[in-house]
Amino acid sequence: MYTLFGNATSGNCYKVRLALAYRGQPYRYVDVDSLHGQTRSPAFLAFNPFGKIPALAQSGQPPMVESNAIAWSLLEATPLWPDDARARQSCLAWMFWEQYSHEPKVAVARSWVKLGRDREQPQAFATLRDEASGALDHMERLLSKQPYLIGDAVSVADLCLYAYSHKAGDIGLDLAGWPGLQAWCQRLSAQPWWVTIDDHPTPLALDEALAGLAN
Ligand SMILES: N[C@@H](CCC(=O)N[C@@H](CS)C(=O)NCC(=O)O)C(=O)O
Repeated sequence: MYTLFGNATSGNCYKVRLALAYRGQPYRYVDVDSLHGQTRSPAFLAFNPFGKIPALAQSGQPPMVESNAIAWSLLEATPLWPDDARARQSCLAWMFWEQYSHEPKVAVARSWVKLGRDREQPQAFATLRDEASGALDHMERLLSKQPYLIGDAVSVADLCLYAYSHKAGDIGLDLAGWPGLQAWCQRLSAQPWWVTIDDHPTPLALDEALAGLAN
């Protein structure tokens, strides 16, 4: 059985929970406090030298890391990974774009709010939020014309881009200003297999989970 090291506020971890939910796959869950350094503890680094969550582990193997790579790995044999080569390229393009041009703006601004840095550095926060807003504009240009990122069908790219987009309100960006994107969020969250960002199994303690994997 998989063990997911994550937490309930991280959109990157949410992508993996969505992929597991799509597959109907039960998993163990460990809540790791990434905002306050638990990912940098010696025990965690020995388990995952990348020092980040999400990490998806199976006994006897190195953990899978990088949210979009994990989502792809869980979903590549499902209808969420398109048959058509050009559609697959588009999926990957959106997933790479998310990591370079969306997550570093939307997710980072959100973590600033959670840590109170938006109040400490209002000017820098305003710049970050403008950039986040620009990332949503880019999505809106497409989603005002078509139901999903790759056309008419849900794909792994939608799941990866939804994770932080739907939380733009946390950084003061009301999705009502991006109606195509807002409708896309509603379409996705109406999927029968969908789970919310707060939805996870009862967490195991970190030490206990790491010891369990080592055995
Ligand atoms: N590119 C990575 C980013 C992962 C990431 O930044 N995770 C954050 C939580 S959302 C984390 O673990 N931060 C703690 C740290 O860097 O020590 C992914 O998509 O999985």
